Amino acid sequence: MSSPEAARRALAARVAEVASRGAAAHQEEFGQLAARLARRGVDVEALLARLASLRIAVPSWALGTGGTRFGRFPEAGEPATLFQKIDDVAALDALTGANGEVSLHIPWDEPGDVAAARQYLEASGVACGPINSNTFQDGARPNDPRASWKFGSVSNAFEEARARAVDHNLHVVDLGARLGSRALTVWLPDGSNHPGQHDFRGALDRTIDSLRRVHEALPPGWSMYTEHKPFEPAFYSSVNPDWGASLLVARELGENCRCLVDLGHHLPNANIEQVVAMLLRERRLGGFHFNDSSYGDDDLTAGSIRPYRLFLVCCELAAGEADGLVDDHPLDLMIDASHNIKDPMEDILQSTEAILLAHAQAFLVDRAALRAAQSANDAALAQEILQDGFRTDARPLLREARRRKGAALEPLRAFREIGYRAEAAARRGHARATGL
Ligand SMILES: [Mn+2]
Repeated sequence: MSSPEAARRALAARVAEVASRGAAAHQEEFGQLAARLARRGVDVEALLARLASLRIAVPSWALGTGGTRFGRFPEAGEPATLFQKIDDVAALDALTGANGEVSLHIPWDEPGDVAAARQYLEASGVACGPINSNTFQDGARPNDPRASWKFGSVSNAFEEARARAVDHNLHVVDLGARLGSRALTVWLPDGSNHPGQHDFRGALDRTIDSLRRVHEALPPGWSMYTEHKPFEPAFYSSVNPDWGASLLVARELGENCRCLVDLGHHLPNANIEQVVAMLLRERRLGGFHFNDSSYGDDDLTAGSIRPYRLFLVCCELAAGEADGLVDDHPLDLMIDASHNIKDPMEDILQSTEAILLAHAQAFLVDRAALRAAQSANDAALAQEILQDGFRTDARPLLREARRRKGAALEPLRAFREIGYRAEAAARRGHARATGL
């Protein structure tokens, strides 16, 4: 077996070979766009540098085919071990130049040998991003009424169940610290299925009390993210149902707790870009779980259904960044998706491209002109300015940023041309990844 370093070098050479075939066409398209943008006063080099600095964390659970309530159809060649997942993330990063970070999920990615896992991450050039706890599955004591998480974890009426949930989160923080992570994302499954089942205030009190014990134990420089969702797995109420509750929890816990916005965790027609603006104003936005949805927590490819909404969210990020609202805490940009019909890696490549493209288009919006139109109550002009960014085909900028990193011009096409999945299938067979 080759070392991670050697595998990465070999992959980079194949990616470069594919890229060289499209180089001439790319230079022509990029040159035309750069000239057009320069005429509009855009600093193209600064924009390329900003785009090149964006890092989209890959969720370990999305490297395998996800299931539905009805079934699961895994592909051959999916990763079965933590090391194989890291290999896939390194391959994604070789293609995009933007995926050099993995978001692990415990217990699915519990490393037997933590030092070996850290060494493998470093050798692969993959950073350990925010690490996720899981109190929605309870393999340890599912049938113990006082300790089970069947009726909730951090909010449970029984102290023993709550203490187990706190201990699990502390374990995840300890593991994350040893792997180089700097943030904990709490996957909160707590809620109720039936009216009357929960004392809403009591459940929130217990949640905050439990999470405070975790927050107090965070290592220096660490953040903790609360993620709101209106339903699932509980369908009547969720203890952290929306951004208001999420902000309330974050404020009560303390300065190292911030809110995570998962685009799928909003009811239809929610104005997510406004939610983002509010959290930025409060300096409590921690990061994102990017995906897309039509009905609820659908976990579909980012930008696949509503690319304009994704753009509008990125416009708020660009505005918040320009106004200095993220200076003290760089945002964690993550994908949270579950693909059940596409090749998981192809889906992540598409999500990454959509997120980067929406950022590029948002950076192209003339903020000074927009501000002037807003101040003049000129709604029509404000719309023109905003949509001018959205309607600019910014893909040559992404390709140029990738070209300079030695990544692929067209990541999805390159993924197919280098035959990564077929090789993985030959090596790994039909293994089953742990995860959703
Ligand atoms: Mn999420």
